Amino acid sequence: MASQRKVIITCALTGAIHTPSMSPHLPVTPEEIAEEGIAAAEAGAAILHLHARDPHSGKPTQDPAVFERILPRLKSATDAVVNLTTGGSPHMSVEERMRPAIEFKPELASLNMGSINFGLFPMLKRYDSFQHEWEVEHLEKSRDLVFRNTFADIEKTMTLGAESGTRFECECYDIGHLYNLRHLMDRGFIDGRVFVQSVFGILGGIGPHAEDVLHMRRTADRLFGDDYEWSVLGAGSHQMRIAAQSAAMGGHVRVGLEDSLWLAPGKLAESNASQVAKVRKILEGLSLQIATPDEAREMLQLKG
Ligand code: KMH
Ligand code: ZN
Repeated sequence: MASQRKVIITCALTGAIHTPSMSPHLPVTPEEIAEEGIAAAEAGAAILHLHARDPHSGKPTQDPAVFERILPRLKSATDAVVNLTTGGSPHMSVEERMRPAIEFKPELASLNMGSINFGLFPMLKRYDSFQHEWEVEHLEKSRDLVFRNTFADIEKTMTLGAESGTRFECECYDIGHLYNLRHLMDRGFIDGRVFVQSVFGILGGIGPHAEDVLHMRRTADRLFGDDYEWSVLGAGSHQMRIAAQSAAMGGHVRVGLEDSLWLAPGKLAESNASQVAKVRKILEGLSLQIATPDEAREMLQLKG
């Protein structure tokens, strides 16, 4: 019998979308982010997707000096693949967003496959108070914000990646983004096996319905055939249901407090590791095995 393919769990530790007032468990300081990453890797995450925050305000930052305080801790305590964001925050310039990947030349980095509206303002209604002024601005301004990822931006990032041996988690928020990726493959900007991260439930992108997940999968199959690894992330309350659907369809999964602050309806996740443990239980319940970091490296053709 052919051996069953293993499932890569990515954990996105803190991101740039949620804000500290939304959950006391969102890691903010370099120490907290590193500790959360180590625990998530111990719970079964093969990949840690990393953003950084200003240690005092919790505001997202792409300052390499802050990443420098997280990376050695993660590397010394885990073997997990560290995936650096090039998305940063939708409020940042593309140049700002690129700084950590240029500085650290990671084996894996995120890369967003098209420009979208990124509507965070509905979150304002859900919270009574915010500790920091920037949090309100961050949500309010998203009404008039384009998360910029032009073809020129993506081509430049892919070219830099090819020069430094960085491969990409290609974030696709809508069906058109799969076509963008195919176009860039055809023009030779990216080769080998591509890692497609389908994102569901962001206001401005594709919705979180099971039919949406199916449509992404079918389109990716048609465009990429056997040349891709498929992973999903569901935003907010859709996280675990979409992970289960994807896993049942042969996909990989991403969890973490970047994508959802919740463990169950009405119950905040007290750690990233708790979400990793939950999704691992779902996978094992489906008789699926999880991939180690080295197995993930092999599947994604990373430089290690
Ligand atoms: N915040 C997510 C929906 C990035 O870091 O490049 C997507 C993300 C973007 O992870
Ligand atoms: Zn991210």
